[in-house]
Amino acid sequence: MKTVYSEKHKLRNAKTELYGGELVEPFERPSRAESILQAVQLADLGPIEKPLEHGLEPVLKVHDADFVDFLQSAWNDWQAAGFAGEAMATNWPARRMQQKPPCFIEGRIGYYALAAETSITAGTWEAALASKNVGLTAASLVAGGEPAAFALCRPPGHHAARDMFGGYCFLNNAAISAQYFRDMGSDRVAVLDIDFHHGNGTQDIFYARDDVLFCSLHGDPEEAFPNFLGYADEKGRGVGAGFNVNYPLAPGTLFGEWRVALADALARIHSFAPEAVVVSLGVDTFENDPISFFKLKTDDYFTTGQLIAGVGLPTLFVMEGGYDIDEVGVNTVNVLAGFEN
Ligand code: OKP
Ligand code: ZN
Repeated sequence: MKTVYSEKHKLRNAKTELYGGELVEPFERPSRAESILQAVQLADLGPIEKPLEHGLEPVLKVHDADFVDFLQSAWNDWQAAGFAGEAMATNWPARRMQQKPPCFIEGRIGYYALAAETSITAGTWEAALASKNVGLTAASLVAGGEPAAFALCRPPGHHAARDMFGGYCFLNNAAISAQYFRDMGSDRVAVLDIDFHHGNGTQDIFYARDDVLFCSLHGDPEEAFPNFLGYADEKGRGVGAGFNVNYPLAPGTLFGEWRVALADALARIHSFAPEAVVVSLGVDTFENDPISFFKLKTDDYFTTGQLIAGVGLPTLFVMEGGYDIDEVGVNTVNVLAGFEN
């Protein structure tokens, strides 16, 4: 299958992530994408293409305009305020407070942030724009008749909600691409999120809709980020009731248990009969991932790809997480190679 990749991901190169009470080098770093690109080349997966510009219109179908404006100007506003470090949220519209964006950037960033670990820096917005173009370009290949395509997105997207960034995500590449399939004529689209973390942003965007089925396998939010969404009782709202399916799984989950949840999700996707599947592909389910707690092994990713291929639907793979820099490439490409096998 074809891979879509942009060098512009390198513009997202934050120096700081708030982790364990310290500012550390971010886990979500440029070398992740380079490792994946190298593995794609080494495995001879197929041609690597540059993204085409798709503009903001498809973004504004899933994100609020004021949020997009915020992301676009956040770094400039932060610098204009005279702060020395990278832009990060320190306060939020918490319980019983007004849910209203203030004027000053220090408060605005808290209004639009769902977490504090993700700092905004020079180049972040440009990289986020390139990342959604990667997703949309790969989606257009699948909409045009290719059986599958790989969007090597960076930064990732599945935590980004209509009006919130965080969890290393700014624009929701998978949701933007799923909506794009709808607008290109697909009546139903399924999103299968196999990243270790719950895709709270994607769930939020499609929660009240019956045209996009969202299924997510992830670390139990009792134990894992994003902690406040991803429980099994979140099933959708209004006409969307029944079209959101969460599989929270315990610390130490092995492939044997994980694939039972995957099989259930794939069976639901099969009976939904979508015209396209978007896979939020994270490989932070890996046993050696530094921030996660599942125990998948490198060979399990190949099997995962085979199982996903079993539903026989046009499939767009959108890169999300995976933080073991040495193995992230091989594990990702194993899913894609397994799919084509
Ligand atoms: C982004 B993606 C770990 C804290 C987690 C944020 C994780 C974001 C993951 N103790 N901080 O879903 O891979
Ligand atoms: Zn993740």
